[in-house]
Amino acid sequence: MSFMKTLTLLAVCGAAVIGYAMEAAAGAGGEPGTGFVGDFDGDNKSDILWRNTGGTAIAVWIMDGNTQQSAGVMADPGADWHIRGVADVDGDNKSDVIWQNDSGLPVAWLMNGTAIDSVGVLNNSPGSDWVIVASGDFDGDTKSDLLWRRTSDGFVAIWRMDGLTRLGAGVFDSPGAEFVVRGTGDFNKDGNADVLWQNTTEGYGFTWLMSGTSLSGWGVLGHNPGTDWDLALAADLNTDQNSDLIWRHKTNGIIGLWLMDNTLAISSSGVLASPGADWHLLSSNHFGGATTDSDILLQNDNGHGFLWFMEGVSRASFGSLGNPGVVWAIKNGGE
Ligand SMILES: [Ca+2]
Ligand SMILES: [Ca+2]
Ligand SMILES: [Ca+2]
Ligand SMILES: [Ca+2]
Repeated sequence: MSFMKTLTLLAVCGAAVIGYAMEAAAGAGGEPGTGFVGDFDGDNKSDILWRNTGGTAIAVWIMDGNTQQSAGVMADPGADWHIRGVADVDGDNKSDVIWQNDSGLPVAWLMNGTAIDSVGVLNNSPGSDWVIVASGDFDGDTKSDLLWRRTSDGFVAIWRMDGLTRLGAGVFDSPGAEFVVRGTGDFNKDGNADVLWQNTTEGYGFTWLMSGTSLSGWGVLGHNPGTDWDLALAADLNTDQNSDLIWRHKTNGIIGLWLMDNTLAISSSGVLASPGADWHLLSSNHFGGATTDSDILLQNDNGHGFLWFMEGVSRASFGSLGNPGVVWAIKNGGE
């Protein structure tokens, strides 16, 4: 289904189509997240979740590379609900949608392709000052767990999840207000997701190596490129199960890629020219399937979606997702 067919479908559903955003998780302290990409049908190829910026609908696109295979549209729960992530909390190999209300209440849509299988509350609300800032499988049981941060003091919490049930939780002191969560990835190749931080005062990247709700270690990443660079994304660029890093220069937009080994050292690196300030790096995924190298999803301010298909630190090819025009917005869905 094309962009236009999706728009037609929305029109048929009576929705006032104003625009969609690949809404990104904006957590405590404005921490960046990634574009909302997951694998909703369990075919190991990444799919895209969109949110209409007019608050009227949510859409799932099932993808094969940069080609849309099918799409589904669901009602938006309202402006007081925020998408905090796309993660497989029940371990059925299909990504689920993690929501949080302004009150703090966390809710999951357990997904099956383009449809919602069930909706439920994830434990109780920890309060409105706790925000889900990332997800990852911190205990290696194939079910995604939730990373929280408290806006008032920077404290961090991990909830180990089994579907809608919280199996356990751990709470950690703040590493400091200058540390922002940049995502999760496995940086020591033990099968447990780790927390990726950036020290925004000094520029360096930093990880918490996790073992469930315990810290099994921590470390500063191999090299500090300086405060001119944002640590944009964690991604397994070369599919060796060890997460790699994507940086972006704050002013000239150059993209730096580091292939990491499992000791937090850089094994090789590369640079890509800036796509232009109007292009946003949203996430790094596997739209071509789990065994392919990674790809990077970008969206332009004018709505145009794009995939860069990577081979390690090189861009091997690229493909358009289509350009529906300026009515398709970006930037955190207004968050
Ligand atoms: Ca898929
Ligand atoms: Ca699931
Ligand atoms: Ca888990
Ligand atoms: Ca790990």
